[in-house]
Amino acid sequence: MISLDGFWDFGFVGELEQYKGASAVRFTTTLPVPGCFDLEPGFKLRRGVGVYRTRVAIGGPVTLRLEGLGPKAEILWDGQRVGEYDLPFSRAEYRFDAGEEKEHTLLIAVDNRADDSHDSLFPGFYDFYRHGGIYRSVAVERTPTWEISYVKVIPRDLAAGTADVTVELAGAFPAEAEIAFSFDGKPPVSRKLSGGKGTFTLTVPDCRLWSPESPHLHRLTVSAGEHVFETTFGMRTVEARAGQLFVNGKPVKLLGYNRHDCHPDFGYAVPETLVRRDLELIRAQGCNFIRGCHYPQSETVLDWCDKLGIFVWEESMGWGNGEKDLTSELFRARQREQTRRMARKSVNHPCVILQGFMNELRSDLECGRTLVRELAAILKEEDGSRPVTFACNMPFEDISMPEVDVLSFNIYPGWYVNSQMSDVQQFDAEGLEKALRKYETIAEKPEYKEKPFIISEIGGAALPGWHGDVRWTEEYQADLACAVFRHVLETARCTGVAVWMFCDTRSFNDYRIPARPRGFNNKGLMDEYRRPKMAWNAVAKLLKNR
Ligand code: ADA
Repeated sequence: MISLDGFWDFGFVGELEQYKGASAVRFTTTLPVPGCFDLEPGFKLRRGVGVYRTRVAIGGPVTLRLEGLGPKAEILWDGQRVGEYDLPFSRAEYRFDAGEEKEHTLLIAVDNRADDSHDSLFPGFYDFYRHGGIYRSVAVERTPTWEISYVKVIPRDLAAGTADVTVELAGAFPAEAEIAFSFDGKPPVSRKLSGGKGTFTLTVPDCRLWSPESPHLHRLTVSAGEHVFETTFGMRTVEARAGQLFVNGKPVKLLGYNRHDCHPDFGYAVPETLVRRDLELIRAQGCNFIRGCHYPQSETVLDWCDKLGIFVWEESMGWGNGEKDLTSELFRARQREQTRRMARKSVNHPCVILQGFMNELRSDLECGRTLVRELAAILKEEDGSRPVTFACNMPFEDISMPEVDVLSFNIYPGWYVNSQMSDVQQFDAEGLEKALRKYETIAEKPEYKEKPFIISEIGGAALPGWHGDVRWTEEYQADLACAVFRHVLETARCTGVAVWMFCDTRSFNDYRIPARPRGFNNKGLMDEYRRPKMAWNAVAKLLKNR
């Protein structure tokens, strides 16, 4: 792979038509890739088409790999359209003939204008900013006649140290290929693979478990002829049963936050050093869990969670989708595709212990339930080793939870007023307990007894420097967050919590403005520059003294 990360030429145009001939675009500056153009001086929060251009010396059949961008784009090679991109935050590959061996021009035209159709995966009403940019890495390589295109490692028996390794070949592969597997650089073992796809049960030499306390990673090198595929993986199991979540056979309590992979200066292209810092902060506070809301996570996030021993709930992209989205054939097809891609991309990350989709969909509707069933089936088909869930904000009306392994509720007692719940508005510990117990009666239903139960969102906003004991103050948020963590620690039925949220993140400065001062979702326990509010320190103290 040739990395194309770096500074690209950049031109901003309002209309898609203008870039069709590269000559129509005025490239006025250079911008970083990965990066979000609408956070750069001159283009800040502007809407339109941002055209990125670079030159690549290559020829013949090539594969261009985008790790993730958004919200959508067209890709041109020497002025010819080679593909479009419409699954934000998803990995995408484009195979095409690059032409003769020489320097070529690659254009990626990113369109961040509103697409509020019911087919869109990133419409304007979502509560996180629709930044335009190339969020993640770009690379290109010569496409070989055949290659190892996919390797999946699923731990089978921890005591015996065995794993099921699936290998897929792509291209004009031989009917039978000799595949060599080497763990951690040790002498390889060979197996014969017929028909380009197969699964082998292999023994991992000197097998060590992956756990938050000891996040040990093994490395697997798979070779066939001159083709090599490398991956790391962790030996650990996850099971949802008896109302609990078991990792390596032991019940776990998930304590942590919802984290948007976002930063006010970099958007969704958060530099690795800052990603790592966030995760270190979370771990140092005494937490062990993030919910990667609300889109497939970057390899950077997952690699660091693997290394630091942080559990991850990863989910494909969705947010409060209603009936019109849920009945759009294109929307559903996109949901299926992005969910499959996420499962395949992340399969070898031991940190991912839960997989989900469709945050707060209308799970009370039959069309919602069918989509939940379809997406759960895709996750199971790609990777039967992880429990599946979705965050439900209508647990009392829901009909879709029977389709998943883990019950997850987004609930805001002490913050939002919910007509069904008649929640307390001004939180007091007793009111919160009462509200939480009411939700927990759902988890007590006989049909849900086996399923672990997680509070996937809960919290309240605070404006830094705003003091007192009412909503929006740091004290109020701190009391609420501490009461939530205390409740989760004391309640055996509750498998965990992802508090909403790790840090403040940019939302839209639109109709939400009364509830989103500054155009930010202010429910972070840190502000957007990761400066702790009182709640952060209070929770740190609570977790330290438990
Ligand atoms: C929802 C949603 C979050 C966020 C939150 C809030 O539960 O899932 O993305 O918008 O509400 O702050 O209101």
